[in-house]
Amino acid sequence: MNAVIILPTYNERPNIGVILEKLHSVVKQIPGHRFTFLVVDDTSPDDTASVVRGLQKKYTDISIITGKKEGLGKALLRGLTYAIERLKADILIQIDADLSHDPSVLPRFLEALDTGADFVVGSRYIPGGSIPDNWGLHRKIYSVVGNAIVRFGLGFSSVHDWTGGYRALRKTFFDSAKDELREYSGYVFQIAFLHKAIKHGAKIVEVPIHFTDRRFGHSKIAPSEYIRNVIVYIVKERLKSSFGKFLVVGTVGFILNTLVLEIFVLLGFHPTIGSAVGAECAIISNFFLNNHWTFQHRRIGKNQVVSKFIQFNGTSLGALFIQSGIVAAGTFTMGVAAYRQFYIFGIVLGLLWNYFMYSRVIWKE
Ligand SMILES: Nc1nc2c(ncn2[C@@H]2O[C@H](COP(=O)(O)OP(=O)(O)OP(=O)(O)O)[C@@H](O)[C@H]2O)c(=O)[nH]1
Ligand SMILES: [Mg+2]
Repeated sequence: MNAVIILPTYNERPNIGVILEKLHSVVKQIPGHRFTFLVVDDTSPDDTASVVRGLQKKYTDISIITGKKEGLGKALLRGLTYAIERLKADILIQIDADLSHDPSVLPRFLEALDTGADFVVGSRYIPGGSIPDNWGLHRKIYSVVGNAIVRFGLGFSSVHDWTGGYRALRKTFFDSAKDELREYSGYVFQIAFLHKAIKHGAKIVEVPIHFTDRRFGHSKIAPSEYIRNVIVYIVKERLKSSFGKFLVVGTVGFILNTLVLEIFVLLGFHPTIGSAVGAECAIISNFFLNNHWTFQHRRIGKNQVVSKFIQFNGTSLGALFIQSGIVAAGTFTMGVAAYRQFYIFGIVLGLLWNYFMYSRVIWKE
C-alpha cells in the first residue's frame, strides 16, 4: 500500500534533514508498503524548506508543500489532503519533525495496521511508553493531567494518549472526518481528529513510545490558547452528548424550581409548600425534556409513560436523599459552617445518581 509520512515543520532547520535520513533507513525494513515523504512547511523564517529542497536532489520520494502559518491543525489538514489527492496515499502517517518521536518505532505502527487496526496512536501513557525524565514536575503534571482530562472528559478512557502527533491511519478515516476538522486550526486538531475517527468506528490500537525532548529549536505551542481550545472542544462535544443535554435539562429544572418557590412565597404560602410544588414542577419538566430531547432515541411510549413517570419520581427522591444525607453527615462531622462544600458535593453525587438511573433504568437501552 502507498504510505505517506507527513512532517509538519515550522523552524525545524536543524532537525528536518536528520529525521528524513533516519526515516529513509527505517522504512527500508518495513515490508509490503511503498513510502513517500511529505514536508508541510509554513514558510519557516529559518528556511527549513531549503534543507528539504537540498535533500530532494538525493531522494526523489520527498515532496514539500509550503503555505502561510495558520497553525498546526491547518498545516496537517493541508498535508493530509495533499497526501491523498496528489500522492495517492492509502495510509497516512504523522510524525513531529523535531526528533521527539523515534522513527525506529514506525515498523510497529505498520504491523498494527497490517493486523487490523484502522488508527494507530503513539502512546506515552501505556506500559512501555514514557515522557522525558528531565521534565520538571509541573510539566509532567501538565502533560499527564491534560491527557487525563481529555480522555475522561470525552468519555473514551480506553485510549490513553490524545495530544501526541505520532500516528498512522487508513485514509478512509481522514476522508470521513475531514469536513468536521476544518474548524480546528491549532494543536486541538490532534484531539479532534482522534475523537472523530473513534466516532466513525475506527479500531484504535496504541503503540508505546518514548517521547524525548527536542534538542534543537523550540516549541511552537501557546499553552493558554491550547488549554482554552481543549476545554471549549470538550464542553461543545459533551453538550452534543446525552450527558450534556441532561445537564442543560437539569439547569432548566433548577431555575423552574426556584421560580415556583419564589412565586409561592410572594403569594403568601409557606416556603415548604413552595419548594415542594417547585420540586414537582422541576421533576415534570425534567421528565418531559429528557424524554423528548436527551433520550429521544429511547423515548418512552404512551403505554408506559405513567409507570415510568412514577418511577422517575422515585429516582428523583433518591437524589434528594443523597443530597440531604451528605449535607447532614458532613455538617454533623465538620460543623454547620462547612455546609456549602457538602451541598456542592451532594449536588454532584445527586447528578451522577440521576444520570445513572436515567440512562440505566428509566431510559435503558
Ligand atoms: N507547518 C507547521 N508546523 C507546525 C506548526 N506548529 C508546530 N508545527 C510542527 O509540529 C511539530 C510539533 O510541534 P512542537 O512545537 O514540537 O510541539 P510539541 O512537540 O508539542 O512541543 P515540544 O515539547 O516543545 O516539542 C513540529 O514538527 C513543529 O515544527 C505550524 O503552525 N505549522
Ligand atoms: Mg515537539
